[in-house]
Amino acid sequence: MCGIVGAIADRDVVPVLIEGLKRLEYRGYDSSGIAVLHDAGQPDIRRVRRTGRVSEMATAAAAEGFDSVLGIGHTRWATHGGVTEANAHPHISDGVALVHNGIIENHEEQREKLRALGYAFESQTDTEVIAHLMHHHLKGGDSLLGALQRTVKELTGAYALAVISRAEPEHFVCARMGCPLLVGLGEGENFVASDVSAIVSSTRRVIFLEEGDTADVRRDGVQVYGHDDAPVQRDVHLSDVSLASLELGPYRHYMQKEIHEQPRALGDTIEAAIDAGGFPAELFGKDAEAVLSGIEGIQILACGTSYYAGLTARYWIESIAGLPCSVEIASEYRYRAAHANPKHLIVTISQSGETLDTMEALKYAKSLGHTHTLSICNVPESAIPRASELVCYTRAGAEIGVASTKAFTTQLAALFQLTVVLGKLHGHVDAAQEADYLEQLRFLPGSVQHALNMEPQIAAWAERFARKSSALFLGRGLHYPIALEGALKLKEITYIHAEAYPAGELKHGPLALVDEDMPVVVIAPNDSLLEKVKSNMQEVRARGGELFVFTDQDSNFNESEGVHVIRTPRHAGVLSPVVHTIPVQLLAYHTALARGTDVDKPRNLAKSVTVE
Ligand code: HGA
Repeated sequence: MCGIVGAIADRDVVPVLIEGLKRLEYRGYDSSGIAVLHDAGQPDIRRVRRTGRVSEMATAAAAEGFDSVLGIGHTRWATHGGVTEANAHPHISDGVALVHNGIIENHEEQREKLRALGYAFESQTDTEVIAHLMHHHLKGGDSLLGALQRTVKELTGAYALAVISRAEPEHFVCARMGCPLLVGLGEGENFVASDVSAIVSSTRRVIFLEEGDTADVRRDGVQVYGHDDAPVQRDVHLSDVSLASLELGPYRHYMQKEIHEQPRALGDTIEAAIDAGGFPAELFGKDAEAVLSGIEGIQILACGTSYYAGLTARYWIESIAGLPCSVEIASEYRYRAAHANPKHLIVTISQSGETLDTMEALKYAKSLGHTHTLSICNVPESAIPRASELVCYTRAGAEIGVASTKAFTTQLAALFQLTVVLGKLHGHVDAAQEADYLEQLRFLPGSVQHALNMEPQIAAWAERFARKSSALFLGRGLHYPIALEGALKLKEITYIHAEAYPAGELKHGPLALVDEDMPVVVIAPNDSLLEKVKSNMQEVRARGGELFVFTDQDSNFNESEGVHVIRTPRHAGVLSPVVHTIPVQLLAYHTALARGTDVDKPRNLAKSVTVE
């Protein structure tokens, strides 16, 4: 979603701001802008904003000869007010300019108050109230930092903010509550960003601001203040995000690159277990054994694709670890009068570690009395793992494509490892079974590579899908969540309406949709439910539906009229859902190519969903 970058240096920071915003493009946005300090005798602020791509805004900035040692930039994903230049950030109130990620919930009340004070509004955003509040406090005699600290206390909602003022050209200030923000430390220059990828070519040394923090950023140093405005020391981290992981390389799209990176990403995610020769509880942190052996059940909270990873894990946890497991969409859980069982472990799953709904669900679970929490996350040091007792980092590497691919399969690998650890601690997995699960895990990256090799056959199917307006996805048991994920991928990047059902549910309603125009994708590996799935497929064929079946080498399926079959390699046992994710990802990707949609930036969607 929205992105922030800011810099103060002895060099021109405009290229730093533009490069940073380009690196944030993957998060999804609809407009962008920068504001810089212009110092030709009398300091002033210059701003350029555009709807559409960052490159168009950058061209406009270059045409106007922008050049400055201090500036802030923003990519906006509209929440309040349409996609217009006037609503794009930075917002200015007479000499003070700011960029904002998040939502100000009391913006209407503040707007009324500010109108009564004589302020006129140029935009429909919630953000503009912050600019005027800042101005109001500066006029009252506050310093830039003092005005920010006073302003944020008047806001309810979520924000990451970076602010510059023409009256104080030697620094900028920033604040965070509910939205991520970090300060980057350079040599004689310093930065702010909502995501480390925005500044990684200038510095890797970062301070993650904590909830309620404000910071004063100067060329020669940074001072962070806690929520009580007292100075605090925050740890400096060395980010390991590599520039190579942010580049496209030989691929046409990030999604394609990330689909093909999955054998490597899975290999990295399971490396610690392979090296340990088993599944020690320490894979989840040093206190994990004590926590995981004492719990009596699991509550998984997540959104979107991560929720489907959770649904898959439920089948594993209940059958392998012998523990009850519920899975709930985070945005529902957080507003439900849930009954907490403190003996249950809360497991949150979020690629970015910043998903607002998941973060709020975690806070809610804690407020209900849950003390044991585990985060499965792909971004080290992000908000959700930092708020959790135990952590397992997937090692997918930076995921840029909005439609999640390698994050999903590595989440599955992490959840499988959690399952076996729980199974051991609770007496359901003995040494022989542990060795067998390890062997299956060891083969996983290779099986995924084999599944990737089916790309040409899947691309041929995609040509037919591209002409459809709807599709049904079916699966049973462990593969039902993969059907859900396949339908989601297709919707996200091709805009074809797709729905997924457990195959046994077909006759209870969705069968009414089946006719010769409705392609039905079936995930049907050779597991204990295969014969049941075959009967469900007959129900489709009997109504003229065309079947597209992903099965494996071990099943005895044959192509026939109206039944198309692609076989993944040998049946991958309990890890089969991971392998069967690959064909549904490739089907969505190639269908999107055939339809000519913007694969990496699907309309209306954003990466890292940091608003409600
Ligand atoms: N509410 C602000 C910022 C939106 C945002 O953070 N999106 O991710 C606006 O609508 O401009």
